[in-house]
Amino acid sequence: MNFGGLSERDSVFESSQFVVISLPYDETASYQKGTVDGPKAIIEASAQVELFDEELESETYKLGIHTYPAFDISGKPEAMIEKTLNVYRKLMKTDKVLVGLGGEHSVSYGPIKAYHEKFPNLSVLQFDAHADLRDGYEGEKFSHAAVMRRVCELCPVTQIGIRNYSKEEYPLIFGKNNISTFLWHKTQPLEKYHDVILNTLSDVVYVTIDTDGFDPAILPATGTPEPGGLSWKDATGLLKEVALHKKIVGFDIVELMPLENNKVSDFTCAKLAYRLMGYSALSLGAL
Ligand SMILES: [Mn+2]
Repeated sequence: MNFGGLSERDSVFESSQFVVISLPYDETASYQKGTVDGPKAIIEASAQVELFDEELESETYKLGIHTYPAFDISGKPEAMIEKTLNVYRKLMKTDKVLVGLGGEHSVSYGPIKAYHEKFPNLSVLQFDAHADLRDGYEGEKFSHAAVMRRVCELCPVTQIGIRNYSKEEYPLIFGKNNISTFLWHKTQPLEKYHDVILNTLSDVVYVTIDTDGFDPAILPATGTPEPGGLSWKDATGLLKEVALHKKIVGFDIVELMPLENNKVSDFTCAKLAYRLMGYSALSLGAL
């Protein structure tokens, strides 16, 4: 099964602008397990996404979307990161846009490291309920709860939707250590903050979307849900502004924990992945 249920012609590697990479991993999850099944659920739901994007009025899939063959990343975080990094480094010798599907949030580190190697002026835009700035969690330096701490050691990070952070993380927030944090309760309505958010980003942006950044009312299938958070309009409104002013060179969507009897979250992630491919293409002048 490939992303979008596309024909061979629209999904062959050589001519595809986008490569969808499954990152099924949940070894350090702290509350509930199940994000390992996220990538498969998003790809399954993507077959239901209308290929004509109603907002962009485009058929993004005609740029080509290749689904990369599955590879095993289970095991210790360091080994998972090494494996992911190698795949990304190899694929980044092309000019394709890589789309990672998680998996818990720790899977984002390898992709961001590879992107930063290629684009030294990279900045990262993160949607998340959690700051993920702990210096390790339960003894694990590369835990899902510490991933953005590791990322901000590489490049600047801008955090949106944050409404859960520890006392230890608090001094790191508010403009220090490469981090611009927009606390959810202090950034309402979000569109009022678009300009100041854009000003924290460099010209080359990697987007990492933790599904719990969304309001769990619209995206309940996530491992560590938190009340409040982004609406669909908040998310797409900001991402479109980013696309109009910056280059979106890669992105990932992580922490989907599929539910058996409720597919709304799977579909939302699939549609968001497709919309973000469109925004990326728009930002790179390909649409
Ligand atoms: Mn989170």
